[in-house]
Amino acid sequence: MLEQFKRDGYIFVPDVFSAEEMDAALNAMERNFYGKPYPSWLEDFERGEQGSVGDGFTTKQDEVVGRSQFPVGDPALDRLIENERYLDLYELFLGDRPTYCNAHLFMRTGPVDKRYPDESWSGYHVDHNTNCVLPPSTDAGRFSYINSGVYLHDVDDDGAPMLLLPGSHTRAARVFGEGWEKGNMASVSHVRDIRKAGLKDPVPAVGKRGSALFYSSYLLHSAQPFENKKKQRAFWTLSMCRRDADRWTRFSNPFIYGEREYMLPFITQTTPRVRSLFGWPEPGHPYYTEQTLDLLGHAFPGIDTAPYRDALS
Ligand SMILES: O=C(O)CCC(=O)C(=O)O
Ligand SMILES: [Fe+2]
Repeated sequence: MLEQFKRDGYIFVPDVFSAEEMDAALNAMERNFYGKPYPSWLEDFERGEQGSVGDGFTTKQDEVVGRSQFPVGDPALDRLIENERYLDLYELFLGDRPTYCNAHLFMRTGPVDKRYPDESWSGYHVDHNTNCVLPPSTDAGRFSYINSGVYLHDVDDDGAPMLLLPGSHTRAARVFGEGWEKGNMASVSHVRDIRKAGLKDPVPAVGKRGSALFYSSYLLHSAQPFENKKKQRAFWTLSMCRRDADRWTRFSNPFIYGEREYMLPFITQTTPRVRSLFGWPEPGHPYYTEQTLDLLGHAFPGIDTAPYRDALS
């Protein structure tokens, strides 16, 4: 399994959770998002009596009945993190003891879902930036972290499975470097057109109830629309990093969401010593290479990378 994870940047592990656990978790998640079972929400929707529903990412409380960020307050959902095998798998794939970054409920509701790109070649991105502002290194094993999705029900081809690019976790650093050169980056984590990056043949992440999908935070992937718009897709998600990377990889850091607007300009202008107070590796750390410094220059326009460059061995 470790070999497969290292090669592909993701792996599906079936039967990590029992059918009973998943059914209880799905019921709880539906209560959280719809305030009722999904079939009943769908009936209301088809009668024109229901509007939008959140996906768990936003904090717009008018769209979310319950709380989507961990812990949500319902043991059927929160206690999924206690699964020993699940934690052992994390440890195996990370190659170190894990540290929590974030966990949340991720719902896509077919009839109202808009969380997919316009074109099949666009929308590919890495999730790394959610918990870490340091751009991808070619050393994925050491510096990426791992996201996982627990499948609360079967996800088939018509249920909007995620689209994964096998092996792209070790290529992201170079794809981004070239992307910046050629104007093929839509943001620090999004490639504009994967065809121009020589990437193709995405694999749909179909899976059975009770499986866990583990994928590298450097893995390029995208969303696709529901073929069957009456379906929903409910994941319990968790992100964890290596314990020896947890100073600069964590959700509870000052770089997240609203804070970034203030933090990123500050961190760009400040000194390496002060950056290290906020968890950045210091000059001389093996994260810094010509390659990562080049990407840092793009991610933090105006940053003085000289102190890091001078310390390259
Ligand atoms: O919903 C999906 O299939 C993928 C979503 C995704 O990649 C994201 O939200 O970061
Ligand atoms: Fe993503």
